[in-house]
Amino acid sequence: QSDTRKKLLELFAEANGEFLSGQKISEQLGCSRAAVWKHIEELRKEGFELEAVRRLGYRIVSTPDKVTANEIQLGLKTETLGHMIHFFEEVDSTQRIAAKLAYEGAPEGTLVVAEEQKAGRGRLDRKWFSPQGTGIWMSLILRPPIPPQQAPQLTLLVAVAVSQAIQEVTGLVPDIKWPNDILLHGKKCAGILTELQADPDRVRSVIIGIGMNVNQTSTQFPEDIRAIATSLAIEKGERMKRAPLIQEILLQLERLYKQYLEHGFRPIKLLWEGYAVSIGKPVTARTLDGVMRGIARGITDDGLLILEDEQNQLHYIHSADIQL
Ligand code: BT5
Repeated sequence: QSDTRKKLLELFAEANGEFLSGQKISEQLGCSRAAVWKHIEELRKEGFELEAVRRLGYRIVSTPDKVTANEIQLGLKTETLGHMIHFFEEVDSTQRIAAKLAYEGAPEGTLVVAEEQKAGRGRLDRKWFSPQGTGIWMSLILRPPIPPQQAPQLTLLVAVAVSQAIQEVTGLVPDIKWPNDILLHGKKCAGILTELQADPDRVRSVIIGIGMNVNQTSTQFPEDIRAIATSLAIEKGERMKRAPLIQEILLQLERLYKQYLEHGFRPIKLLWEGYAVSIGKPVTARTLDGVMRGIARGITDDGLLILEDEQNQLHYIHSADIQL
């Protein structure tokens, strides 16, 4: 997308629904009135409703519920995250595309987002159901100056950011189930997948995949996950636009990420514990090595789960599925 388009959207965001004269727009963008008109037409094709009135100029009446770069950048308040957006109507997986872009040197904050994923992935190559137009399917590239063993901290950081964004937009308070499930009333509304490109001592990039069910009704979930999955609309009782949610996730994420780079994981850990459901409770952890039962005692400073078994032995778990 062009820089001019981005500036135009910033102008409309500042105008806050008021009219902007064609003259003013063309001055600010440094392009002709005819060029302004062409940009307006393209926004209309994308579903933006724009009113044009002689002598007053243009104003935005409504925005479509799409997750295009234009929609996300209209009113985006972050400093770097999401300033470069790759939008697709349909992809196999935004993770794959973001990984490729990261490998090719895409800057920190680059976002890949799609209306639909045909092969959305969870952990361990599980499937992530990502139907057209109803959820948020996106992958963000970060380049934190940390060693690879600290990367699990980022999954937890993102879980906090996503929870805060849900809370901010819907007023509902989600729970986090270690390591990456975001729950509303005990059902999963969002999942996070963190993948690394790293040298032995240093992370090159982290690809953060976020999947969030926003406007699905319960019958729109496939049979096998209907009992465990939910959407924000189901829990809130109303549909909502996805672009503002993405903006809020990016904003919360940027704030926490800055805090993390400056002060380390401690402050994030405290926030995470505030949302965590399983701490202090008996859980079953399914790891690749087998099943373990115990009491979840908390997380380590590296983001590992601490499990206390019946012999009061502590186990530190890198990766598992937790059943409450
Ligand atoms: C996750 O895996 O929760 C991580 C999901 C990450 C998805 C995003 S979307 C954008 C980016 N691109 C991708 O290809 N992936 C990322 P995990 O903890 O392994 O959970 C997977 C399990 O959740 C599945 O085995 C199902 O049981 C369940 N599941 C699948 N789709 C779901 C959905 N839409 N909502 C709730 N649960 C779902």
